[in-house]
Amino acid sequence: MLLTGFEPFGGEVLNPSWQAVRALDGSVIAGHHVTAVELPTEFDASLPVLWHALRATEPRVVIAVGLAGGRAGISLERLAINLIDARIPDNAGAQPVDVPVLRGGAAAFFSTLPVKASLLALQEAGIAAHISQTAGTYVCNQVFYALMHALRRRRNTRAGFVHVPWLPEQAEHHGAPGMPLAEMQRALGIIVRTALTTRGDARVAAGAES
Ligand code: PCA
Repeated sequence: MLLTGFEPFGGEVLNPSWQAVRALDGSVIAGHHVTAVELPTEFDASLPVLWHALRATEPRVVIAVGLAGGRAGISLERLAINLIDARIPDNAGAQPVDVPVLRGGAAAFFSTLPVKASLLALQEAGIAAHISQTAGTYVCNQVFYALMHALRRRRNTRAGFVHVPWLPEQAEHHGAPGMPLAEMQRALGIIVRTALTTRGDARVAAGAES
């Protein structure tokens, strides 16, 4: 299975998404080998790296992971939208505003990960998590949308996106909630295992936040 994280962006020196994903590289979860790849936080350069990783690994499950600073726990993203509206320039200096990810593409794609079963498993493990209905309109949403579009006919490949919050030391500067790296790693391990071992999804109401 394939996990991706992102390079630091927006003036931060590290991105916990890559730190957490990197720690799982080479591990075996539920009989599946985990490959972790770091994507540039750039609208243009992120996708070729993703396509290369998909071709090289032919994964059954793909989980892209990014940082959503300010959120209080793990966000299981449900929806990728066909919109880019960059709040800040990416690492190459590009700041596209109100353009589609894919001209003429569907308005949105749903995650095909078992987000509810993952939520239950994370809650059982005592890890703060929620279902999120928006992955934003920046590089993360672009990667999520492009991934779901690319896999739209590959019914045997499950894919989706997970946002992690700031690390405690990053969050402190902003007076916002943080999560220790070890807890993020544990959370991702649980999400990967759930995706590899759950058929369909759990059917529970999740009182979702946006
Ligand atoms: N978070 C940004 C892009 C890279 C990352 O880790 C986002 O949420 O779009």
